[in-house]
Amino acid sequence: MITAKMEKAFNEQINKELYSAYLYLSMQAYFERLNLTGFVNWMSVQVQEENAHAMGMYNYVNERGGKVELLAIDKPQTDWESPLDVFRHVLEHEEYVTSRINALMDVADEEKDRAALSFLDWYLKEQVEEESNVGGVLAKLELIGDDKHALLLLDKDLATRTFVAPVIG
Ligand code: OFO
Repeated sequence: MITAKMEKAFNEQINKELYSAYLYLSMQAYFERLNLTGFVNWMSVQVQEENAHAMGMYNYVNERGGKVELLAIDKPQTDWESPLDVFRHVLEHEEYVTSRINALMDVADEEKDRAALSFLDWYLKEQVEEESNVGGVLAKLELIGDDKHALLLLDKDLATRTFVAPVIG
């Protein structure tokens, strides 16, 4: 059983996760235009992760007998100044998502929904990992500056990232 308030909060977060996938797909398209195939790969893994995050919550709401209600997804930004600009945006976005997961846990607290709290623990840990991964790429891009050769080396490195379907909850 899930309360109406909890159900609404989960549906809003499903929308945020799907927006994240949409935003990263837009970033992926930006890197396609730059022919940076490693960055394209990194973003495509990120898109798959966000879709998995949304589906984890979708499955949870269903499992608890709630109603999944899909909301409209905002149009994401389409252009950035540079790869560095993109990753600054990614980190800022992930910090925002972390704050939304915290807010969702606050609702679970208010509703005394311990099952939701325990389920959301996974997301909290995932956000720590996401922020750290993104921060790592961002730090490298800051070091790289205008060095095109170093940028291509990083591109090669990002080409090795693979998607592993997460076991959520
Ligand atoms: Fe779903 O973790 Fe990023 O946004």
